[in-house]
Amino acid sequence: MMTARHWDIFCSVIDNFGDIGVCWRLARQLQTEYPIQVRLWVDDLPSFQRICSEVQPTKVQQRLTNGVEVIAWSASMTAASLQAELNNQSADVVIEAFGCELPAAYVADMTQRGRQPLWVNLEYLSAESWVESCHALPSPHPQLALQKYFFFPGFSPKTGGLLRESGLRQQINQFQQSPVQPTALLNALGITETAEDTLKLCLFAYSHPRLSDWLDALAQMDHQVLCLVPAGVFATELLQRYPELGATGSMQRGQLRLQLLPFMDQAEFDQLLWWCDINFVRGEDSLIRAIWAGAPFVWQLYRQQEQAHMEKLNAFWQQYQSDMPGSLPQVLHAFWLAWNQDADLVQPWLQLLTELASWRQHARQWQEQQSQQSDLAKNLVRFVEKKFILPANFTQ
Ligand code: TRH
Repeated sequence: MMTARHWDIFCSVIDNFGDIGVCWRLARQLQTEYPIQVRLWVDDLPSFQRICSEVQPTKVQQRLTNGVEVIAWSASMTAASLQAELNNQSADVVIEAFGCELPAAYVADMTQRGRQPLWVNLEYLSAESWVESCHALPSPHPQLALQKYFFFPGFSPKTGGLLRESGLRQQINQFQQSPVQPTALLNALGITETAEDTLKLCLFAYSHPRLSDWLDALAQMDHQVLCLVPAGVFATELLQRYPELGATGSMQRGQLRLQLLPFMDQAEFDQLLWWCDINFVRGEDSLIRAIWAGAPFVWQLYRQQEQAHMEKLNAFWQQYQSDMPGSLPQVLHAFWLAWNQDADLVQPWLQLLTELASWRQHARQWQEQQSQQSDLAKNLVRFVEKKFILPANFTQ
């Protein structure tokens, strides 16, 4: 029996779409799969609207068709405006996504409630080993009688797991086997039909200085290559390099067709990954979706100071490469490094393609293996139930 029925999720859109992408998926899943009423507090509704077209960017408070209530917030919101948004309904669980700082008025309100809410900081995704030992640890507030728990997503059962809606595998399988569903997606995105043996790449990336040589190599392959480029910095960079792309949004060079895509709803973005043969993804949310797509992927990390992102890449690689057959680990690792370290792409790419069949098989295996684990929303609900039923000082 669910005792903690009202959840507030706070999201601050710092940069790009990863923060709101994750929060929106979590809010949606909790609302539709559990007896939970979710309020999603977002400080940048125009960004939210880009991945969810139903959002009205100027409406401070709105309920979406799936039942999630969306509220616009800012760090400086006053106690009076907060009370209006709360509408006499305090949350049992408060999720602060990625360490976004809650408005002071909201924290003050938490201390006044008859029963203190369970305060959870949903952390960034990492495969580093320390994550397992920090997952679910409490941290007392330095001044107030409040305590916050750190909840870490991750790839092992000792972490909070990965976001995965119920029935996702079946949905993906149906899409990949359906003659109709991919056609509807292609029509919506303006992608014209491709020959059966076309290699379809989705290029969702930050940037890479050695692109031109690689695109030339793609143009010279012995079969057609379709490169689909979602809107964003990478598409902008391509437009600067190849101004001819601007006219129609696509260009043909030898075997290569390069096509820019309009910004998609999150559901369309997911389907695009299900359709492509190789997905170039970035950040954390698209990485997870590429894993679920069950197709080969190349991950580009958001750059951090002192190369911290390379530690993250290596930690993930250590887990991902286990049980890879033959020379796949060498060639795939070489290409991932080249993609993340601005190195030459052509040779590693040509070598990697010789292992495409075993790469595909490994991607399927990883999808299967990760799907066996409990998902993040379920783990979070279980965690909350334990803490909520047991006394506040209970530690797992
Ligand atoms: O946008 P990102 O680069 O976000 C990153 C990461 O979250 C990283 O952790 C963070 O520190 C950094 O930003 C600042 O990549 P990510 O995480 O893959 O999120 C992209 C989201 O945008 C994902 O939910 C899919 C969605 N999306 C669409 O819905 N439609 C689109 O057309 C595109 C291109 C993306």
